[in-house]
Amino acid sequence: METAIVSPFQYSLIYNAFSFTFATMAATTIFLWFGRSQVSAAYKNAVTISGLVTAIAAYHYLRIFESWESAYHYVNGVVSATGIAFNDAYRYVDWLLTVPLLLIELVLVMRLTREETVQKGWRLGLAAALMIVLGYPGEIASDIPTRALWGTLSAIPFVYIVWELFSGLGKSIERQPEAVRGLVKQARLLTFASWGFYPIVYMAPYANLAGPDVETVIQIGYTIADLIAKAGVGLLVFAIAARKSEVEAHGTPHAA
Ligand SMILES: *C/C=C(C)/C=C/C=C(C)/C=C/C1=C(C)CCCC1(C)C
Repeated sequence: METAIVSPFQYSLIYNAFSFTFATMAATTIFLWFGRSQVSAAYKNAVTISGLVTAIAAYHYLRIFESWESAYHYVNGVVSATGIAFNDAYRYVDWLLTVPLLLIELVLVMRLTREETVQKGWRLGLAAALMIVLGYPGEIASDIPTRALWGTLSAIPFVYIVWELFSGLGKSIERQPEAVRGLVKQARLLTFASWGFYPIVYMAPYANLAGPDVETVIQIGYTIADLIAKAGVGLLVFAIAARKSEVEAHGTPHAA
């Protein structure tokens, strides 16, 4: 564990980011689950799962927030450690559950053939789980070589997922109704950009930063990426589902 302690500014920044993210994930869940009635039967699972992802994340952000709060005393403008360790494992447990679900929600909203859905869902889901499991030993390692080794191993399934999203799902995008192609591409781009952010944040300790600065970059970096990858992409999946339901029922979507 780091000996130096976060500054009052860093403590409050992270505290507020966790609190904000809990609220955003919870609100997105409510919106998505209520919105389920606005999409046709074919897309209900995609929307349900999008809400499940933000629900799981809301729970974990609440726990992460509580863990952060109990790891420090912040009294009279001075931050001191309580001796209770901040639990970083919540994040990885969260990812282990939510990352495969995120890929499945994307596959479901594309509405591929049953066979393609099952095949892509399994392959992407398993690769995602492998990526997270391999990343964890590196995340908690105290030395850079160990972190780099596990990070590199974790990058192998990561590259496979990115390739699958671009080439595999790319072909299916051409088969989507024209009215949603742009939205689907946006969802894929947002997924790609936010997912690409995680390994960059992971590399923060490689930079020559002080312990508390590394902690701040990691906590804030992962939190921003989670907001985009889960709430942002979830809302886009809902928009795609709603638009496709409309196109499939009436032929053309209403003007936005
Ligand atoms: C909601 C959470 C999401 C979408 C998490 C995604 C996480 C990643 C894409 C993590 C990737 C990593 C690597 C590619 C190498 C280093 C270790 C990880 C786990 C940070």
